[in-house]
This record gives sequence, structure tokens and C-alpha cells, in this order.
Amino acid sequence: TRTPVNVTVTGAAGQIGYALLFRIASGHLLGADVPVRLRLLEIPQAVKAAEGTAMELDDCAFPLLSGIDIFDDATKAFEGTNVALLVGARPRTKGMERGDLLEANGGIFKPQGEAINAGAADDVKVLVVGNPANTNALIAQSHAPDVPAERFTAMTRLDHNRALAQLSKKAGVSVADIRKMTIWGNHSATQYPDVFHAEIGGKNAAETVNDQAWLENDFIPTVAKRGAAIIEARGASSAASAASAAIDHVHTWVNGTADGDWTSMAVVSDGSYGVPEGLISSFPVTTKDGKWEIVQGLEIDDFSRARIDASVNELAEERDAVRKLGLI
Ligand code: NAX
Repeated sequence: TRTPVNVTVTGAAGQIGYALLFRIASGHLLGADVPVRLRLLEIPQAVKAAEGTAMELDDCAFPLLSGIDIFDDATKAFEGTNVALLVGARPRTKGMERGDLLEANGGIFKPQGEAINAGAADDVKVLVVGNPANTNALIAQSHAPDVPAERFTAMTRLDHNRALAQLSKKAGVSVADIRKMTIWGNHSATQYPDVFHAEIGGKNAAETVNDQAWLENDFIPTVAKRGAAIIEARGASSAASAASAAIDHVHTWVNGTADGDWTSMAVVSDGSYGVPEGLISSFPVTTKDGKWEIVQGLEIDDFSRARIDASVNELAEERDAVRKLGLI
């Protein structure tokens, strides 16, 4: 039998955690033949709630779940971890400035980066979901100098999936007919969902849809503001869809993208497409054997260039702000 893979989930008692843990334990994160051992990290006040979720996980009798440990200490939670899902974060509350938000999250992601550096397994893969996800990933990564920088990623797969859903509705096709969707930049309202390289049934998506007004005034803002629309409708932020995207992100990273397709992940830039080296920005990536690569050679027209630049500039500002705060 295979050795179980250690999966650490932070914010395990939160709403994304509740939607995520059951799918990890049932084999959707890594594969139907891969046993997992869960390591849950919560703040002390939420440990009891995490224990309740662990009781329910027990009660599912998942054959692949080989154990659950609960911690309120990051150093212990990341010991031996192979996959780390950093979901817990400090949300923006009323009257909070961006600097306050970045500082509060620095207080979470700096020690978690240090704990990953100290104790995680050599093959550790990190996905940051907690917002501001790209910059939280940058903070954690900069405190883990012994872990290759490419192991720290942030989630734009929910945005990617939202873009697939919107395009499939517009074109009247199944999401399964769409390939090569791209989200560029920051997981924020400045993100740029790009259909100019996407394909519907093998044909260029932008040409197939042929509706620039829809693209500019409907598609892009709908995808970028979908999180707010969900809050407005549901009275709570996206949880099951965010958990599903986190499952997709790690599953694709570990198991590879299909031939002729790619996905979107926020990864450390090597300078591709003019994105400053070191920023954790969303790109089109292919994955194979547990490694990602930025898709090269795409032509970027002026329309796309302006939108990519705007989102990347926001990331650079966030990086400068956390640098000023001494967080990286
Ligand atoms: P909840 O507030 O329901 O849960 C967060 C949990 O994190 C809480 O149980 C809290 O106790 C825990 N927590 C706080 N600090 C912690 C720490 N230092 N260590 C361990 N646990 C800690 O939020 P939820 O709806 O689950 O969302 C979690 C995060 O995901 C938020 O930051 C949210 O903004 C972000 N999102 C990111 C998305 C993305 O696409 N990247 C989309 C969905 C979501 O909005």
C-alpha cells in the first residue's frame, strides 16, 4: 500500500475548509488511489469547531483517509507536509486600509512560511487561497528560502472556472469544449480573463463569439466581480466553488494538464510577458510530473497588454507595500 500523503489545511474550520476537507478525504485532490493524512491548522478559538469537522470526516468512513491531526501551532501543522493549502486569512473588515490588511496577513503568512521552511517535506507544494492570495503567497515564499520558489502558488483557478462558465453560456457550448482559457495578474478586481487565446471546439474563442462589446462590458467585469455578486446573492462569500477550484488547482499541478490545453495559476514570474521577476502573478501554465511551466510565445495585443499591465502594477504596489512593512 502507498504511504499516505500529508495534506495540511489552514483555516480548516472556515466555510471553504468545510467544503474542501471532504473532497480531499474522498480522493479528489490527489487521485482515487492516493491515501491522505489530514493536518488541520486553526486559531485556538476555532480548534473545537475543527474537531467537530474531524468527527464528521470520521463518520464518512472514507477508505483513503488514514488520519486527522488538529493543531493551533503552525510549526507542528506543517511538519512533514507534502501539500499545504493555506486557506485561513484575515479578512478585510470595515474601515481597514490596505496597509492594515497586508500587515494583519503578514502576521499569518510570515510564520507559516517559516514553518514550511523548517518542517515541510522536500516535495512540498503550497497553494495560497486566503486573500490577498498572491501577496500572501509572496510573503510566505520569502520566508521559506530553502524551499524552491516555484512551490509557492496562489489560486486564480476559481476565476478561470468562472470565465469558462461565462464563455460556455455565451457560446452555447459545454465547458468541456473550451480550451486554453487564461487569467492574468492578480486575484482581485483587476484580474484579466483572456479569451483571445482560448479555443471553442478547436477554433479561436474571441473570433467565434465575435462580440467585443460583450467581452469588454459583460464578460470581463462579470468574471472579475463574480465574488461580490455571490456575496450579494448568497449573503456569504464563495465557498464550495472556491474549494472546488482549490481541488482543481492541486489536482492539475500533480496530475498534469491535458495535451492541447493549459490552466491558470498564480506562480512566481521569471519575467515572462513583461511581468517583473519575483512577483506571484497568474499566467497560462502547463503542468507535467508535478511541475508547472509558463506557456511561452503568446501574442499579446494592445487591448490585452493594457489590462495585464494594470493588474501586474497592482501586484507590484502590493509587493512594495509589504516590503515597506518589513514583511518580505
Ligand atoms: P472563513 O472566515 O469562513 O474561514 C477562515 C478560517 O481561517 C477561520 O476558521 C479562521 O479561524 C481561520 N484562521 C484565521 N487565521 C488563521 C491562522 N493564522 N491559522 C489558521 N487558521 C486561521 O473564510 P472562508 O470563506 O473560508 O475564506 C477563506 C479565505 O479564502 C479568505 O481569505 C477569502 O478571502 C479567500 N478566498 C479566496 C478565493 C480565491 O479565489 N483565491 C476565493 C474565495 C475566498 O474569498
